[in-house]
Parts: sequence; C-alpha cells; structure tokens
Amino acid sequence: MTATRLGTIDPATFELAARRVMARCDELARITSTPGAITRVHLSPEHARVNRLAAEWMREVGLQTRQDAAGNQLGLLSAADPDAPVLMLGSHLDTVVNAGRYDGIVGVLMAIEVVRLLQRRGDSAGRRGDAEAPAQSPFEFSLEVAAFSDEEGARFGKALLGSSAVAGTWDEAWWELEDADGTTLREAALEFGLDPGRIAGAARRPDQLVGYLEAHIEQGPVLHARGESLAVVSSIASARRFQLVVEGEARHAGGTPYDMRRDALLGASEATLAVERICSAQHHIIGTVGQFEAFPGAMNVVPGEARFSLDLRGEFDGERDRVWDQISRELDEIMGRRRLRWHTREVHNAPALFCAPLLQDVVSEGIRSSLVPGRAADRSILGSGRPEDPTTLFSPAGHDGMAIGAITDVGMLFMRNPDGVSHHPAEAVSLGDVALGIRALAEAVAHLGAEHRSTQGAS
Ligand code: HGY
Ligand code: MN
Ligand code: MN
Repeated sequence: MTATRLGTIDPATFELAARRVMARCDELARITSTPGAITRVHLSPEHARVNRLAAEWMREVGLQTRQDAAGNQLGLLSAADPDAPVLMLGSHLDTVVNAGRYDGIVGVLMAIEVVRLLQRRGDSAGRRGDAEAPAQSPFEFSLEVAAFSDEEGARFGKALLGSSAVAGTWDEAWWELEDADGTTLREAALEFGLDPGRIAGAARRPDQLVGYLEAHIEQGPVLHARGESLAVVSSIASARRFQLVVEGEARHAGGTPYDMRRDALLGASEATLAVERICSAQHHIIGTVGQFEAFPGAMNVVPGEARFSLDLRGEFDGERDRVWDQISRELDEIMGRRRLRWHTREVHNAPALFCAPLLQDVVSEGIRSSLVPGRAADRSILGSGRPEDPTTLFSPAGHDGMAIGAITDVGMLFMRNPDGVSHHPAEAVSLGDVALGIRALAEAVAHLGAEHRSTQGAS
C-alpha cells in the first residue's frame, strides 16, 4: 500500500466515508445523560453504550475488538506477523458537560474509516483477493483504533485517565478521586464492570508500538481565519488543574459591617481576576476558572467558603509552573489582606508534548497528498499557504497524545473548526474538511508504512 494507490481512489469514496462519520457523530450525540444536551462522562451508562456501538463499527471494518481495564474501546487489525508492533489511531469518546458532537468523537470515527480504506483481505501469506479471508494490515505494523474512555476529566477532575492507563502511568491514588456525588473512581470502575486490580494490564510497552496518530478539530479559530482546512500539529500545551478553596466566615448579611466581614466569595473573585491579569500578560499561557461556588449559598449570608477551579496551560512546562508560582503569591497577598485562608489540591498535571518529527512529516505528506493534482478546487484546502508547506499549529487544547507520548511517538492532524468554537453545542466541522482529513490521515499512515518498510529493510 502506498500513497500512490490511495491516489487512485475515487474522491467520492472519501466523501462517502465522511458522510458516515458525520452521521455517526449525530448518532453518538444522542447518547447522553442530559436530554437536549450532550454530556457523556467516564464510566457512566452512556460510556458503556458508546463503547458497544463503536465496537460494532470497528468489527464491521474487520477490527478485532476488546475493552481494556480502563474502559478504553480498542480494535486491532493485525499485520501478517501477529507479533508486529502497532500503530494506534484514535481519540476519545467522552465529553465535557453540554458538549459539541465532534471533539474527540470525530477522530475515533475517522480512524475506523481509515482502516476501512487501508485494510486488505488476503491469505496468511498476505496475497490479496480473498474476500472471505480475515482483514489484515497492509503494513509491517498492525493498526489499532483506540477510543479512549476519559480524556476530558469531566467527572473526576483528573483528565487523560484512559490514555494514562495505556501509557502505564496510572497513579493508584487516582482511585480515591471523587465525582460531584462523592462516588470514587474505584467505585465507579467496579460498577462499570471493571476490575481496578487489573489496571496495569491496560499498559503498553514502547517496543509494542510504532506511534500514535490522531485527527481532531482545532478547537480554535486559526484555520478558520486563514481559510484552510487542515494543519499539522507541532506540540500540545502542558496542563495543570487545581481545585481551590477559600475560607472566611459565614455571618449575617444585614448585621455584619464591612470591616468585620471575611467574605470568601470576594477573595475568590479577586483571585479569578488576578488569574486573568497574570496569564494574559504572558505569551502562550492560558488560565481559566471554569467552576465557581459559594457556601453556604444563601442570599442573606456572607459567604464563608468559596471553591473554584483553575485550568492552567502553557507551551512549556517551566513557564507554566513559574506562572503558577506567581498566581500562588498573588493569592497569598489577596487572602492575607482580606483575612481569609486558602488551600488547593492539584488534580491533573500533564507535561507539554512535542509531536515526533517523523510523524509531523508524514502528516504533512498526508495533507499534501490529499490535494488532487489538476483540480483547482482541491488546492483551496491549503488556502493561501504553499501546497508544499502545510500550516503547522501549536495546540493549546489537550489531547490523549499527552499521555501516550510517555511511551511512543505522537502525531496529530487538525481540521478547521468554524469560528473556533468547541466545548459548546455549536461546535462544528464541515463534511468537506472531514473528507479531506480522512484522506490526509490515510495517506499519512501509508507514508509511515513506506517509511517503516525502508528503515526496517535498512537495519
Ligand atoms: O480540555 C482540553 O483541552 C481538551 O479538550 N480535553
Ligand atoms: Mn475537549
Ligand atoms: Mn478532544
């Protein structure tokens, strides 16, 4: 299988594949815990339902399916040599609260289509043509589609639980993380039918893997603004997430003069504004307070406690950590001045991930190959950029590759996200861009197959 052979595929085939992907995104969007919105969190009944559906779709293209000990849904297309290493393709099926229908999901469904396009049926010697024979990877590596179970961290705060299990970086302390109802991760896993004692079984070794490739919507406005469809990802931002608590004193709203108040909500509010001021003064550092609560939460009581979250990202780990130190000093100052106390718990910490040069190259090749020579309309996918030079983007949004990068090379392909809106029901991607993305991803895999063959042959 080479890029040339994919080049002979009728463009209508990619459009058909994209139509299937879009229809399936709609189908999965109906599997939600909140009617009228899309919310699907880790280890929920909805998680089990989407895994079952994804497994059906995986089997339809010849993948051998299993659910691992972290609730990831996997599908394998073996190479002729069953011990060959694996190229993983995928993304996640969980969502944030009130999500869009494409973040993560579209990447899993595109990976299934790429397998449909690339797989071949042959006899044990790999000869083509026997339609009844089991599907096989046409490369010297196997292909595996991964639908990760938790990337968002919407239920337990800690993100990348599914991919961290695969990376073998599971921390036993995570079992005690609690959701908003006080259910621990351990209890949720048991209820889902998973055995926490087997979590290590989900881990892969570096020598078992060739790499990990993921297609994802951009979740930002750059491609939309440039009028381009696809981009290569150079790196993914490092991320830390904190739960913060401010303690003051709950007292009567009418009877307590201002100089006697220790209002936790006001301290937390000032802290939130400080996060914006500090982060916006830095390049590629982004801080977001996305959760904010006051207690006891009565109209006629001065808030005695406030809780809020902080999501802090940066292009480089060191810069991000220096900004956190600065925020901490600012919190000390604010709370000291207001006679409040504050403390925090860090629930997520993932380092920045630099995409592997080889995988950046094959994704670039994939984007280039998805241009059909001689068809002016297709050249528009690279907008004003030169066809030989696809756009490269840094991703401030987090992805499963951040965890998987601990054990193997990671590469990513971004698709245009109209207006850059994501983590919102209005999130979108066009059929045409998904069709181009499927082609580019399939071409990238084919290029990697050719590269792998030449380096293995040379060694
Ligand atoms: O939060 C993120 O960056 C990602 O979308 N999970
Ligand atoms: Mn997301
Ligand atoms: Mn995502």
